[in-house]
This record gives sequence, structure tokens and C-alpha cells, in this order.
Amino acid sequence: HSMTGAPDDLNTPPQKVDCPKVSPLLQGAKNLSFESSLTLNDVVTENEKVREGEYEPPDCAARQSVAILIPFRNRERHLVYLLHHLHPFLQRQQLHYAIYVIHQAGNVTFNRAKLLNIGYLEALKDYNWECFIFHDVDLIPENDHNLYVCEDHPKHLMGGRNSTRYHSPYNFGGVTALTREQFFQVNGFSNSYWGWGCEDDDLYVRVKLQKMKMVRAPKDIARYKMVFHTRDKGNEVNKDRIKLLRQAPKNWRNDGLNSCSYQTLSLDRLPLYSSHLKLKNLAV
Ligand code: UDH
Repeated sequence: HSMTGAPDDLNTPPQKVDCPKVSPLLQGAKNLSFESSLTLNDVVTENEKVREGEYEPPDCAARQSVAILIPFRNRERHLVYLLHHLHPFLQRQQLHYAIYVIHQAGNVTFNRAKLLNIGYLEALKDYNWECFIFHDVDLIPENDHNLYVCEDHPKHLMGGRNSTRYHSPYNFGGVTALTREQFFQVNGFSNSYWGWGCEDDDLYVRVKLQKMKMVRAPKDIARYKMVFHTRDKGNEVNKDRIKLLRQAPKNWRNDGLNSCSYQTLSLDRLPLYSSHLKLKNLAV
């Protein structure tokens, strides 16, 4: 009985039991298709249980609370495909999750890593997420046994993608999972990588410097389909990337979450995601 004398069960909702270790809803490998007629509104209609990009399993307590962060500019079609596949995928994994789209405003050279730092800082204003998935917009997971949860070490979730014959061209890029603490411990990503390349390798250097390992999701399930695209305007190969990468051991302490300055132009709570339109002034 509570202090007021009222029976507890009138005041507190019944405690949910933990979701099972392996979700009974998983379906395994899927042959994904991307329908050009699919609209964002269709995806909203498919996902009535998602509120402002957030979802919790209705009848059990999720094992992890996970924020999905998507760096974004001018990829509306990719976003529709990703949301269409990712929402049901995460729901089948019985996760408590929310999707954040971090939008870079203007035409200045793209900065994927800095957008992801901003996503981390902003998402933590909403909720104390324990796990963060850093997720390219054009990579769609094929197999829901590829669990979007964090482990004792940072985890690379993209084992391979169809466009490169299911090899991953990247060590640590595409889709990666770090706990709140792991990401904080490495001071997040560097903010200094403008344009394409090596920001993910820089994160990997940070992880190794902290004596963390990188774990990989099993290759036969960590498979992705890439929505075809060519190189974006405004995200040209960064000519300084190798030089920056060499400096990572020297720079990581002062270049990252603790030096990430940005301006929030707007924050929209849309049905399927929270959208942060950011990064106006960008010089570091
Ligand atoms: N991104 C955007 N908009 C941009 C650039 C990048 O949203 O203008 C985001 C998006 O989430 C994307 C991620 O940053 O998935 C990584 O960028 P990317 O997809 O361009 O990187 P990737 O390595 O492709 O997949 C590199 C260019 C491929 C050229 C192929 C020519 N053969």
C-alpha cells in the first residue's frame, strides 16, 4: 500500500516482464525490394504504433533502449526505403528505440561524423539512451538476426553489402553500435572530417586507443542492401583525410564531443523520426 493508503495496483501500471533473450518475432533473411511508388505517408500508415519516431514493445520490457542516428542531406528517397524496412525490423527485435535524422543545412561540404556527434548530444536530451547506432541512410539490413543492440565492446554491424559482393569496404563504417559510455569515452567522432572518407577509421583509432576491441556481427547475417547512388555533390573525397587520420592519436582528446559546436535551426517531431536541421556555420 502506498502512503495514501490506496492499493498500489491502482497507481502503478503492472510491471512488464523482460522481453525474451531471442525475440520470437524474428524472420531471418529477407529479399528486400525498393518500390519507387512508396511514399513517406505510406510508411506512416504502416507504422501506427510509432510515435515521433519512438517505439516500445507493448507486452514486455525491452532489453535495451537504442537511439538510431542517421546523418542526412538530400537523400529523401533513401530515407523512405530505410524507414519502411527499419521500423518493422527494430520492432521484430523487441527494442525500445527512436530514430533521429540529423540534417545538415546549406551547401557546405558534408560532415557525417560531426552530424553523428550532434545526434548523440541531442538524443540524450530526450532520454538516457544506453545504446547508439550510427546508421548511413542508404544501407538496409537484410536479416533481423543482426541485432541492433550494444555489447561490451563497440560493434560493427555492417559485415557486407550487395554493392561490394557482401564484403565491407570499411573497417568501421556504414552501421556501427556503441554504448553511451563507449562513445563518450572516445570523445565521439572527430569534427574535422569534411567530405568523404576516413572519419570512421578515425573512430576506430579512438576505440583502439581506449583498449576497447571491435566486435563484428556474424558475416552471414550482417548483410545489407545498398540503395544505389553515385557520389553526392558536396561530399567529395576529403584530400586531407589521411593526414587527419595520422593525427588522430594526438587530436582525439580535444576534437570530438567536447568541442562539437553547432546551431540548431529547427527540431521537428515527425511521426517516423525526429528531425534536427543543424550545422549552419560550420567551420571548426
Ligand atoms: N550523406 C547524405 N547526403 C550526402 C552525403 C552523405 O545524407 O550528400 C549521408 C548518408 O547517410 C550516407 C552517408 O552520409 O549514407 C555516407 O555517405 P555515402 O553514402 O556517400 O558514402 P559511401 O561510402 O559512398 O556509401 C561513397 C560514394 C559512392 C560513389 C560510388 C561511385 N562508384
